[in-house]
Amino acid sequence: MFPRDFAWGAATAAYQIEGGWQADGRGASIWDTFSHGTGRVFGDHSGDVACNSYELWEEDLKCILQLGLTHYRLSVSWARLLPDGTTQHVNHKGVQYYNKVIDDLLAAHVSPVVTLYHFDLPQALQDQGGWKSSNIASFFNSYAQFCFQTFGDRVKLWITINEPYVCAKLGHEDGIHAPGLKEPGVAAYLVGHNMLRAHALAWHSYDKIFRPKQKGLVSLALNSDWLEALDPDCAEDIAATQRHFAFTLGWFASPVFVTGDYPEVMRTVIEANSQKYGYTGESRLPFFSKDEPAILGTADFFALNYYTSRKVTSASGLFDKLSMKSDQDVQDVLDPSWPISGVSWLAVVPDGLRKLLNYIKKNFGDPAIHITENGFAQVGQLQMEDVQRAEFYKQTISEVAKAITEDGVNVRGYFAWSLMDNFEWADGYSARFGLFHVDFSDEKRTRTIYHSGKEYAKLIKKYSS
Ligand code: GBH
Repeated sequence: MFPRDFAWGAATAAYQIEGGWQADGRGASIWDTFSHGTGRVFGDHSGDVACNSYELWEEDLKCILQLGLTHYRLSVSWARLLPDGTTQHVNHKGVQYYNKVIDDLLAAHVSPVVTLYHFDLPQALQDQGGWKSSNIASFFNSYAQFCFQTFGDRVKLWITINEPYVCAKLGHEDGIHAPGLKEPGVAAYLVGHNMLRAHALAWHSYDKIFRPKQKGLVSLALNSDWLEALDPDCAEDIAATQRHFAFTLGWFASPVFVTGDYPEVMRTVIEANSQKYGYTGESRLPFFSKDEPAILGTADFFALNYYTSRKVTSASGLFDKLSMKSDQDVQDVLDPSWPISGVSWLAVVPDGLRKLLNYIKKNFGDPAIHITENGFAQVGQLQMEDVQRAEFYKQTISEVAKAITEDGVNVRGYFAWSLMDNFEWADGYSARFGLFHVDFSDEKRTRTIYHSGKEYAKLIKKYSS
């Protein structure tokens, strides 16, 4: 049912688990700055200690082995490796830490999948304009080259940037993620653009300089909900759904997988709204320069983060000011039959994943796909016997199986989010996504497997033998 070499994984991200925010010469990141402010993160929590994986990596490894994972997706912290963001100063303790993680994984026959950027820009680069600045692409390229050079003899699957959509929109439009900017309708498009440029430069570097010897694969992880028209017979709802897809998944997947440029509807709508709201600056949706390496073709596989689904209807001009919302002009509706997992945004819709996989197959050139994140949150009262989450994983994985065997989608891997409870960004430690519980009130940050972790281990065993 699943190919023999299917990747069975779990994922984490540096800032969410490592802690050690000032240990051994790590530089500050925008999430240190953001979470140290007040009123931004639930309970004013921060990732200062988190799961303390910087000191407790061996505990993480035990969890990985207990699950029987074939792959482990982690991210490396840019500011831990390069404290001021540039290759002028390398923090050798940081290099040592990730070398140990990678070597231990390989010794245990677990393949590392490494993300270079998971929301945690070095503060020193934010001080120079961050992702809004055009220069960031070449800083990122140097950082990526440094990582390929240092770890690429052992790492064969790379993700450059995790969820450019989330960084751009939550970080620069809504201001609910670091760096906390609220510049509606303008900054997010610029940030998304610079992230794509940065990704493309890094991919080309890998392709030219490192791939011939290292023979790995590089992609970027794109998050998308499954979207369908509220009324499948209503032309307006259908158009709204297409627009919604264009402004979320298409924003990044079209340039990389299909055309080398943004979806046409983004350009038309954004230009029209600039006129309507009297925005006179340069086009809010930048153009790719012919003098830079091409964006098209810069992903060796499709990396998808899927969590939930939405029904879509037109907003019919409801959002009447310059913003991404007014550009998109859509409204999301939750189907009342969908249960909500802990966090309010996460409606549980396992078959939405199968539909989305088919959508990607059809619209983005039938790529090899890794599901690089998928998960279920728990809030409030701790539940170690988390039968709902176990059921969620079982159902979701059976939808992936159907996508492979019945629909012929080329799915190559599945990564549960997350290996263990961790710092859930603006939700702090209030939302628990782990297969392992982490006791944040205990200095030892004891990890304990949830019922769902045991069940995920059984599924892996069943499908990979
Ligand atoms: C992933 O994003 C992240 O990659 C990962 O780090 C994170 O821990 C995981 O999700 C769980 O959240 O608060 O109503 O504005 C998933 C995509 C898109 C889901 C933004 C949450 C925010 C909804 N995310 N969305 S809201």
